[in-house]
Amino acid sequence: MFTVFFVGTAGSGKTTLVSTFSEWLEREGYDVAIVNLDPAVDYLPYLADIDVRDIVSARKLAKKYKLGPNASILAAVDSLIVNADKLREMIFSLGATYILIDTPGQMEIFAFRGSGPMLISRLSAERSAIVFVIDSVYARSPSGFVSSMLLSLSTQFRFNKPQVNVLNKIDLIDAQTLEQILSWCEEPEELLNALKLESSISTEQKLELALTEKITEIIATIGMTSRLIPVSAKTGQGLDELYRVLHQIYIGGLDYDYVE
Ligand SMILES: Nc1nc2c(ncn2[C@@H]2O[C@H](COP(=O)(O)OP(=O)(O)OP(=O)(O)O)[C@@H](O)[C@H]2O)c(=O)[nH]1
Ligand SMILES: [Mg+2]
Repeated sequence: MFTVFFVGTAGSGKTTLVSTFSEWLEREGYDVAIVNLDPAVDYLPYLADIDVRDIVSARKLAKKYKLGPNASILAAVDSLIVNADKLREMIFSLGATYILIDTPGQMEIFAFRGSGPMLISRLSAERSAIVFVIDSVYARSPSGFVSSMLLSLSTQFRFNKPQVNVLNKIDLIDAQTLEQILSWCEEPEELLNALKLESSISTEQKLELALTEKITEIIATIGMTSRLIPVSAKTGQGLDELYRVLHQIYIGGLDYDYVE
């Protein structure tokens, strides 16, 4: 059994990717199940084998405690901790090889609060991975790209699990833009120049420059350990590559290495 958690910023395409990737896996003959961990979602494009909305409803919590939309999701995920053992039992009795787990878009849950990592750790099988979904429309600006990569890094720190960074929605950007985003990952100089141009940092702004240089170094280090996989949850482009990388984690455990 392999649990794969889809995490990422709001609207980056986690739910759509879970749906398309599960169809892809099924077509290839794999046994796959889906778990929805988003207590606030209205519409799901897939049929969830387990749906947390059957256990806790963000909407009901919002009404009962007069909470706003984000606070009610945070409260719902916090309250799922109480049901973590029950959920774990349900997931483990699904018996599928691939368990795809869709998570809510509120990154605070995973980047800052204790409940996200706690829940994911309780629900993980012996083999598990995080797919961090980045929106390529947002990542096409140098500062958007840097923010996405730093969030990915923050998730990696919090979970300490094999993590795959996925650049989703590539059907919405042209080939040249895609190439540029991918080059930012591998060549710190390119990213540094793009950032300098975007924020018009001059050589006199020493602190800003030093900070920007450090950030580009960090991103190049992330790029060295985990390549960004371009996909489209809409067209299915890149899903074979996503599978290949995930499968290596599955068979290789934590000592995965997919840098060619
Ligand atoms: N063109 C295009 N649109 C996409 C792709 N993936 C997702 N979308 C669209 O992006 C929007 C958000 O997609 P979701 O799958 O709901 O994103 P999410 O990350 O699950 O959103 P939250 O759970 O609300 O954080 C929807 O309108 C999707 O149809 C993609 O690869 N290409
Ligand atoms: Mg979603």
